Amino acid sequence: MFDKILIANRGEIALRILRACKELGIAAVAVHSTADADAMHVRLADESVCIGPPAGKDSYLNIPSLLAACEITGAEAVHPGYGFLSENARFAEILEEHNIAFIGPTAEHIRIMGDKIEAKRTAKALGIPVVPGSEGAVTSDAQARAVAEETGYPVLIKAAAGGGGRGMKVARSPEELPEALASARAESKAAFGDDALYMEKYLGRPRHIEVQVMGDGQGNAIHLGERDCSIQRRHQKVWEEAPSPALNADERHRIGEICANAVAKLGYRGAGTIEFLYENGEFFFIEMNTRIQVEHPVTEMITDIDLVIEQIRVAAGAPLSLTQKEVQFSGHAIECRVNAEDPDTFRPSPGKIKYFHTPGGLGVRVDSGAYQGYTIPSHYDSLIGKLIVHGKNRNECLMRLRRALGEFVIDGIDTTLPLLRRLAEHDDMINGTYDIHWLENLLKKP
Ligand code: MV4
Repeated sequence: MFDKILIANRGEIALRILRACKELGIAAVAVHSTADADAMHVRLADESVCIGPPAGKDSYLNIPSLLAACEITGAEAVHPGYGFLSENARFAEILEEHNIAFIGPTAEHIRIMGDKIEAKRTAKALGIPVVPGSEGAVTSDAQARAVAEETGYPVLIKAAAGGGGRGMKVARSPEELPEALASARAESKAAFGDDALYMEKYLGRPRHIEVQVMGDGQGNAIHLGERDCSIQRRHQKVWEEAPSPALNADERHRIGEICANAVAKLGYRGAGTIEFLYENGEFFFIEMNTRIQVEHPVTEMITDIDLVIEQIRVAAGAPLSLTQKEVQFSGHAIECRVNAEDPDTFRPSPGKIKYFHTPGGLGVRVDSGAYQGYTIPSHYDSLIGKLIVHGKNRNECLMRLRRALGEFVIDGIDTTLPLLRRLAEHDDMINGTYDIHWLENLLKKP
């Protein structure tokens, strides 16, 4: 096992990783920008190193600075968290060249999944159901026309280098195809420096359901059930829950087995998330994330498995600490993201937290690096923290969630707490009858 881990991230996930290190008796090094000197995880870490000015590219994305921090402190491994360098294959490779372990998959697996065309080809070959569409890249209008005729309209044009919804264009008829292709190509070239495109049948009202997997790189893999992440605005998730209100036990086990088998066959190491669109009882693979995700706690709450500890163990070469049979699913969990934003306009609202009171009680967890007197810097995302609630069934979970949201007080800045309270009381949320467009439709109404 490692003696010292460097946490190459900030905010609540840096604190989350620090907690795992402490439990394992591993020394933790915090790195921080000048804007994050007062962060909770920096105070609690065994050592800390300032790695640069506030801008991400000068600090949390600055590979030479991170290597220097490893060198200075003698860290043997780096946990990248989510965002920043977490899915940067080159970073994983460079660490390896310096004999520092990357707590995540191999550079090769990160690279495959980063190319959405390659990811889909790989998923399909591994027996995962994919959205009907082009086999690989679309390189001409004529080819696009032929694919669309096969799948039927509308179709969605996606960027191979994209993901997270950037650079997508819908074409509803053959007439719309050339323009959609040209603008998707231009946008993709500008945003990613890569204009490779692929095409899929456009699904109108799907849910976003993702399966948590974990492999040990030795051919063993398990799934930890799914999360329903359909409640989002502009590709930012707002509310995530497990299990999905849309699935029955049979569907859950079928898709879980498919994912675990695929990940075992790949020889994948670490935590991963296989993302699907789910519509009319069918799953369609869209992407795989090769990192720990923001919403991982909902899975932890229903399985009682510490995903970050498991990531660290397999990165150190240990086999998975449990088999699929030993994974027991229990009850229901919901995570709400509390952002420093205007709840109506979603404008970021950084600044000083004058009063901070977090909820507690049975089944309530708050993952946040914030505290009373803390100033949310303006340079990063607006996540203040996450409220995660567990109950023995969905109804008990919702009762606790409404109670916990009522206790939560954050003064001094605007937060999305009022929106979350509204959601927790809405009939469609109580009934679990929502899809990926539900929240944006709600917000359009007067
Ligand atoms: C789709 C789709 C409909 N049909 N693909 C958006 C993010 C990216 N990861 C995939 N996305 C979508 N892909 C097909 N074939 C609709 C979306 C989509 C979406 C997906 C998940 C969660 C929220 C979304 C919001 C808008 C569009």
